[in-house]
Amino acid sequence: MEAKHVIVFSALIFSLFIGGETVTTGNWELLKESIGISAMHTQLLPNDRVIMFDRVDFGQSNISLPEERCRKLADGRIDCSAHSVELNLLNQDVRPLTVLTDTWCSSGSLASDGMLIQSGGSNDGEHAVRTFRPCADCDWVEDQKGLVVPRWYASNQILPNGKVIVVGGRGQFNYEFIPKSSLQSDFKVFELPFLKETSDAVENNLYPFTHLTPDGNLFIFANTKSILFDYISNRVVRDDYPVMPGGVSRNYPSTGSSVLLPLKLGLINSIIGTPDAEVFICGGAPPNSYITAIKGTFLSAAKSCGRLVITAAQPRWQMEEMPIERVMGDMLLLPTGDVLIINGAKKGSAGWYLGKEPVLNPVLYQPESSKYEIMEASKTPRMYHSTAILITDGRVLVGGSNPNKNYNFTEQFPTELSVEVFSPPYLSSGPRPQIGWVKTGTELSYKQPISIGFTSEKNGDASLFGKLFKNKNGELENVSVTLVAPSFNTHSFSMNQRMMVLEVNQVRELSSKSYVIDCFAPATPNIAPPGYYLLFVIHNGIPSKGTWIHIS
Ligand SMILES: *[C@@H]1O[C@H](CO)[C@@H](O)[C@H](O)[C@H]1NC(C)=O
Ligand SMILES: *[C@@H]1O[C@H](CO)[C@@H](O)[C@H](O)[C@H]1NC(C)=O
Ligand SMILES: CC(=O)N[C@H]1CO[C@H](CO)[C@@H](O)[C@@H]1O
Repeated sequence: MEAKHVIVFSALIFSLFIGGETVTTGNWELLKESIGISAMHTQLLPNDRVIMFDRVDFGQSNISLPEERCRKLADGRIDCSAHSVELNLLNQDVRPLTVLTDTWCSSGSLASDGMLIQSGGSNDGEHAVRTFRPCADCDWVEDQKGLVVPRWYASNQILPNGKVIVVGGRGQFNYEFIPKSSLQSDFKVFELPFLKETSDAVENNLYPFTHLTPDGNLFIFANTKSILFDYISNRVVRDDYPVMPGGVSRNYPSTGSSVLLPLKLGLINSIIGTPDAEVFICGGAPPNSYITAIKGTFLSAAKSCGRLVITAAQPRWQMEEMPIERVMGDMLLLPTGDVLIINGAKKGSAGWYLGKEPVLNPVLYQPESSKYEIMEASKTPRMYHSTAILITDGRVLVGGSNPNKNYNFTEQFPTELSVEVFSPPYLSSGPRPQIGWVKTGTELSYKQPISIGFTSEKNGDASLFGKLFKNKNGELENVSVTLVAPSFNTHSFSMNQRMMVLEVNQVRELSSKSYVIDCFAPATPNIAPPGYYLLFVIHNGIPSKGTWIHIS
């Protein structure tokens, strides 16, 4: 394994410098010079609007609140600027939104009905639960007592029953559920000693990585350790996962990132619903990186990544290396099942002024072959408080970066108000498949058979996953259908991010360039919690644009 890896990697280095020229793929485009705020928290909504917000307590942003709406700050100052915006991806319009209380380092989830539900923060916002309904002129609605305890740097996960679990936060070794209903248990705070056990001198376990597993339990990773947790009966189901090797801390402030690799739903799974689940964690920093950075020494970030099959009888970390070290990197699942590692720095840690040497090149990871490929560089450092999300058309939206205590446009790493889009190489490999229709409509139920009509040129290489079929000329082609949940991204972690590779029954070529694919919706809400997903058809490695579907 090791040896093969070295060969792949040196071949990569070699190919990058042919004729003295650097050849990289993927490309960047500036979408908007300024959205008026710094995109510290980002969520895509099913109406193709993106909600972004920073924090309300660090001065005037560059966009005003409408109707001369102003907020009085705790110290008596008046702020008439917005700290949240809606970016319309269809026309790039920016609409200022009103958050009243401090959203700094908070968390969120897209609820089953498409409403953004967001929790916690700092100062006057630490108990708040805020909701945003997607509509043309909707704004935030705040419940300033929506949480039982204050939560700052917590993680959220949408659950099979449609509720959201909010895990941890600074000094909070517990969890609770939102939104509150009349249920008694909604107002209970449940202890989670694991969060205390994994905390160290600088709390390298904030924003714990939480992933809903196909058996309905919650996998929680914090710092170097992990558990499988039954949040209903408040019971640790598995504590036999090995410590992640490498002496690296992976959560805030030694911020790395984590994804649940695509869940492959096979024939049996459409009936009983338990595919294997594998977690992939990359980057981070030595445990003392934060402390040493405060004292002026910026330690190298981690190069290592680890994969753990969390459903295995005897799970073991499979350790790998990225071509570039990275702290505060984001990991995003792309429609093809590849993972994009983007944003962040080579040295230091999360926190104000504590990152150095931005990593401008994203890295594309292919889980099937463990291959890492360096992508074209951005011109904009995206340091602490930067974000990245997959958007409907298959590109990646990148924004934010503000490692400063306030808005500062003259610092070495200034407050970034711009948003860019990164196009992975699959967008320059020829014409894309186009989804024509989804026979069942876009409202799906579990296990439901789905037929999708699409047109496509035969191009690209057959990808490593997907259904192989023979076209009319007898040639083999590969088609797959993936569902991607729109995630809430902040502090290098995409909460609720997950992808399902649907079980394909058959692919038919109707006429030249016209196909029908028959597949099945995920079997259970444990595999795919109810809600909105982007559906992509991938033909020979090239994804279509996403089509919104809703499962309930
Ligand atoms: C934001 O506003 C400040 C103050 O008006 C200005 O100096 C700065 O150039 C603006 N930044 C951007 C990116 O628009
Ligand atoms: C911005 O940063 C520079 C450099 O550190 C500093 O001199 C300046 O006072 C800061 N401006 C504000 C408004 O904080
Ligand atoms: C050529 C190729 O990539 N084929 C793949 C198509 O998808 C199947 C899975 O359904 C893989 O096993 C093949 O390797």
